[in-house]
Amino acid sequence: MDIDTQTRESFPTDDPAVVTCGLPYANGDLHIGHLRTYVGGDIFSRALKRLGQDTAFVSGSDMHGTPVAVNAAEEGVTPESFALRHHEQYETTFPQFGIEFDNYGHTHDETNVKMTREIVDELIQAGYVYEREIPIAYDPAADQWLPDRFVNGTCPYCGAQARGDECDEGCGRHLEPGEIETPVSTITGNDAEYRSREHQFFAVSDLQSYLSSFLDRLEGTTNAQNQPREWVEGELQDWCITRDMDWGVDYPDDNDLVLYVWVDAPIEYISSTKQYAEAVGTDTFDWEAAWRGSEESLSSTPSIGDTDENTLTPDIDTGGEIIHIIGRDIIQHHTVFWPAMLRTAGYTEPRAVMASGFITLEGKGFSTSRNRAVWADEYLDEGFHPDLLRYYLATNGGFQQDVDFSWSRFRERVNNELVGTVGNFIYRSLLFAAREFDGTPDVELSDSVEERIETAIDAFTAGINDYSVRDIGDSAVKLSQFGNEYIQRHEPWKLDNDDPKKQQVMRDCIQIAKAVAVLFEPVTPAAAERVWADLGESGDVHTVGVESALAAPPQTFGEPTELFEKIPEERVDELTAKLDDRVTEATDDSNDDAQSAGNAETESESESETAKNTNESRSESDMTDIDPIADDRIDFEDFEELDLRVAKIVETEPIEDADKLARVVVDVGVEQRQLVAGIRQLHDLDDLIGETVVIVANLEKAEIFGVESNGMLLAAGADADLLTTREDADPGTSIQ
Ligand code: B3M
Ligand code: ZN
Repeated sequence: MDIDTQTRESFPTDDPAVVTCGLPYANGDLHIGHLRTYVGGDIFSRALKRLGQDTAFVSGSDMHGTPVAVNAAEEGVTPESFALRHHEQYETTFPQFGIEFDNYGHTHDETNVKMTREIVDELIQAGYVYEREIPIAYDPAADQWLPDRFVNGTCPYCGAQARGDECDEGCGRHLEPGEIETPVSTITGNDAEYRSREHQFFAVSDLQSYLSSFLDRLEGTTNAQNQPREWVEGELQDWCITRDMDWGVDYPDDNDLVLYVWVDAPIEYISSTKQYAEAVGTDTFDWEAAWRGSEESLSSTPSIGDTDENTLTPDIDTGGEIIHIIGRDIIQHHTVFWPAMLRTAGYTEPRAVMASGFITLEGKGFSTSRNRAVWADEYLDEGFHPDLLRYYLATNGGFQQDVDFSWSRFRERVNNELVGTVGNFIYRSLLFAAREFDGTPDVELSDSVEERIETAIDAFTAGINDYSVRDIGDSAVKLSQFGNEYIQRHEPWKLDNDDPKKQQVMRDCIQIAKAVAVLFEPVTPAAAERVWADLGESGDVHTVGVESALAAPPQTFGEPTELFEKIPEERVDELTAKLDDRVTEATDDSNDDAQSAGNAETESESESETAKNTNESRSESDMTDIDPIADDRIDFEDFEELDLRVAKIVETEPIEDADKLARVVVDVGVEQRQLVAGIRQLHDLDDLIGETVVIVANLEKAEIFGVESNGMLLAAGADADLLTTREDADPGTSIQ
């Protein structure tokens, strides 16, 4: 079979799955922005388990590297004690938000140090590691080499201010040692100088065609599939895998060098799975079947002399289903370096990478240094249930879309959706059934409701196969909406208890409530547990399969408790004021950006500004009422003058010097058109390729920022929600 056209079997498969979350650097407190990818990972793993997929959900703390070393040095403690303290804190915090890793280890533990050594040895033995002399930044005053975050300077690719190993405020590229221009030491603030030094390199460039075919196979979010293309298909560089530091995993036979943190960090995904398997027994979870597959697949490990090392067709059906859930700032590490290592060392390649968008707080970037954050502990201390935040983070936008957190939006979604839709339906149904029938009436489930529940199960399953956390959550909310309409339409409270119609309606409603509990368990696990108990169900809602959504509920149960509580408006005012006061009070405006924890968050000044521009209009639109509909009417001829067409986006590019604008090329069937659209800060431009949109094709041409705009892209509201078609109308189709 041609590998490029081979599609993977849908979930659930017979192979073990490993769902991982990017490892948080053990270097600061967690705030709710950090939780986005962990909540997403937890939901995805729970959903897979509900589907019957054998799944391990693992992560760990990232203990090494300069992000930890720099912060520990500032505090005047050893990196080890500093990192361990934060590791212990994360171990406690995650479960408080219902984020239940099957194993949560750390990169400095024995399992990971050993596993890292083994894998690095494999890379060396395969002939993929070589030594090269390169310039390394050095601080003569401190008499010290300056790896990664110990040096700042200018990005050679985009000219933005960048730190040693990443262009965090500009193009987002990983930077190799020696690449940063005009280097400045973060230890003394002096200019650094470049000195020559031998380092070890991993020959990633030799795996170019493998990586290119890997990207063809990769599933997950489109940002993770598309962004790495230019890196892999452009001039792929080899990767320096050693650093001049004491803190880290030693490079074999060299006392001065440790491995770059990005070598041992992803290996923790394997180590953590191994620890889980060792704790529960390999009969329960076979970590080697997941990460190494069958013996035969191991023999396909390439070695550098192989003429066909790049074209070897890996049998993608061996090994398990590896799914990485990360922030979008670390896509390159997970789609280039990491699969290159796995491939060379003979481990299973990732099946999917899901990369989340940025998160802002009331329209601006989170800033740990400015105390512009809602801290994880603080959220809980305010008395909010973790399920509420889980729901908000998971369903407030697509996973790869940027999400803004504001207390007012939080209240709105909790009150309208969790209380008004889900909680309301479940409570009213259970209460009425308990009062009228002491439980579930003894009749068969109606066919139409059975079908509606099956549709919800299908939507839940499709959400998993589309890697859409939001769709997973929506399946239960939509089912609750249906339930509310159903009970309202049939008005069972107007009927007598011996009326078969009343019995039928309540039998159906209780089944719907039970199905909602099963399908909503991944998003709101504690609430699902409550419904389960209220229904008098035996067994554990956290281990049942989706099919139990259709199993008959118990015949007797008592009155339920309310599931979610409304948040009063005063709470929003109070919490917003508290946040504002704290930001004003925070005098520390140093640039310690703490951690990014694998969760893209906007932290730096320039990013905050970007986020601000984007979201100011967003919060305005939240506050103002919807515009009144115009009284003046246009006649049909006026409308007909508009030539509205379906189009497909084929190319996008930011417009220089215009923060908000992008050049967009669309296919309108008969030709390609260039448009200028104000969508740059609201969408990930790469993600838009292939999207179906609607344009005004006969708008007069305009020149915007020196670029010709030949038509107009239609979008809704301040969020520039792009208009699209429901089915798949071809480009060029007229809209009437
Ligand atoms: N510790 C956090 C980050 O760069 C980093 C993730 C490692 S995942 C293997 O966002
Ligand atoms: Zn850059």
